[in-house]
Amino acid sequence: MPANTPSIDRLIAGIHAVVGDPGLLTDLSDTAPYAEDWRRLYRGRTPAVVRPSRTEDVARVVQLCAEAGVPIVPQGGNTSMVGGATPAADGSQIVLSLARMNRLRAIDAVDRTLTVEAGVTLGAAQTAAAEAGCLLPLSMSSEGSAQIGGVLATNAGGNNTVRFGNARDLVLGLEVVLPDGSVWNGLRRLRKDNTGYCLRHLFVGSEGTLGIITAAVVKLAPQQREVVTALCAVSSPEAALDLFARFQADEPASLQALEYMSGLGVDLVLKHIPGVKLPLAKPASHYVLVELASPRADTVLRAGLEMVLAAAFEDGLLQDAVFADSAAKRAALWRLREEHSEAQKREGASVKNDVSVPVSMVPAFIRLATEACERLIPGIRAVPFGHLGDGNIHFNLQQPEGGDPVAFLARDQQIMDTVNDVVREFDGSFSAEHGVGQLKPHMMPDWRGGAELEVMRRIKAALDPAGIMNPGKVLP
Ligand code: 2HG
Ligand code: ZN
Repeated sequence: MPANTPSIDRLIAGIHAVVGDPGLLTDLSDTAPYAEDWRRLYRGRTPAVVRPSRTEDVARVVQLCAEAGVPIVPQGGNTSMVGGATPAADGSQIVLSLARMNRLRAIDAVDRTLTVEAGVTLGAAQTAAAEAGCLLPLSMSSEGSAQIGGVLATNAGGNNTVRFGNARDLVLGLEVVLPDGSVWNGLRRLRKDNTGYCLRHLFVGSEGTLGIITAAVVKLAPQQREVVTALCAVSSPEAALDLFARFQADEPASLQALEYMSGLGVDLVLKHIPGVKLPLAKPASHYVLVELASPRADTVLRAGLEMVLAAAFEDGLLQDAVFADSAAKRAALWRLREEHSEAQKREGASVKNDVSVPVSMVPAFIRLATEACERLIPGIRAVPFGHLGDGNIHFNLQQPEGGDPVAFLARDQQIMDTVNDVVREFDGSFSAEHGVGQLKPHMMPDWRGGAELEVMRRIKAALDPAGIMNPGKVLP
């Protein structure tokens, strides 16, 4: 590994004086996990991983980096799907991990707000909310590792967006360290506050390119007291959409999740994830996982669920269904959905497309995109799954069986272009909830060009004129 320049060594010594031994990693064996993304697609290098435990230390470290002109890559749980938290390969960027900023600052069950530091995992924040009799209504497969700061910085979505919106819809206040090391304390917990430009929404979804979120106030909902979940076998994406429309019409207040899975996606989970079983008599070609929930314990959710499904069955829409009304059974059903990413990783090379189209267009999108990819690479295996109720499909492509993974990944751009050409036909988005990261900035001029990209560039230049915050991400 090349030696650091004297100026980097001086910077690291200065940072050490701020954060001490517990807050600084410099050995390659310690820094390597922070320099690689979850999917192992990006392998960077960093001279130091800084792990401050207080906002004032984050601010001081940023100030030192700004003075030295050394870029910073903010990192939460390192679960990005688009290389958003991986440093460059040339060793020029410091990684700033928020993992030690993991305190719960306040919770108020009447205001229904939770104030947490950025490094608290989403799972820990959910537990804290539940202990106060509330619900933090953001849920995703990565919640055990994903941290609040990263979840907000990327405006993550997940499984309950159909009811509660994505991260942006839940944030009331933020504390942010700006690129010059100053601190914006916007930790307000007001439901109404029309006082000028809404800065918090600028940082949500900025993927660490405008500043570092160090703490946040998020909205809580009342705790769910009754939850019922069903796994449904259907014959087509059209039938899945029809089922969604029926739940939206009949159970709009309690519909909490409506996820689509293809037969192949579920097969891969059953093949690769030990202990997961299909609780239906026979496999189907398409599935819907639907969940209804209510803060009232005396509702009749199960009856409502059964009524919608019985009508769908009679109309020939539904082939089979299984219900879960205990926590253990629910968890077992959700594993079929939540293990999709891991199973696909174990199956071999895959190319991800986190896209959205208008909800009504999802079936047509799946059909056309599958056909286009099969024309491009015979034997390619489309694994569409995801948040049907939001029109957000993870249109992932698995390499042909027995094919060469390296040759397949070499065509990743071609595959993404093929999918995105179809997305464009439906006025969709090339990134629905995973962000732009370092995988997709080159798509920005084409998709968000003209005035929109120009405004984004001006915002970036105004807040981070030296370009030290997560360079190479989001903007081309
Ligand atoms: C999910 O919905 C995540 O499980 C990951 O957004 C999707 O692996 C993926 O492509
Ligand atoms: Zn998702």
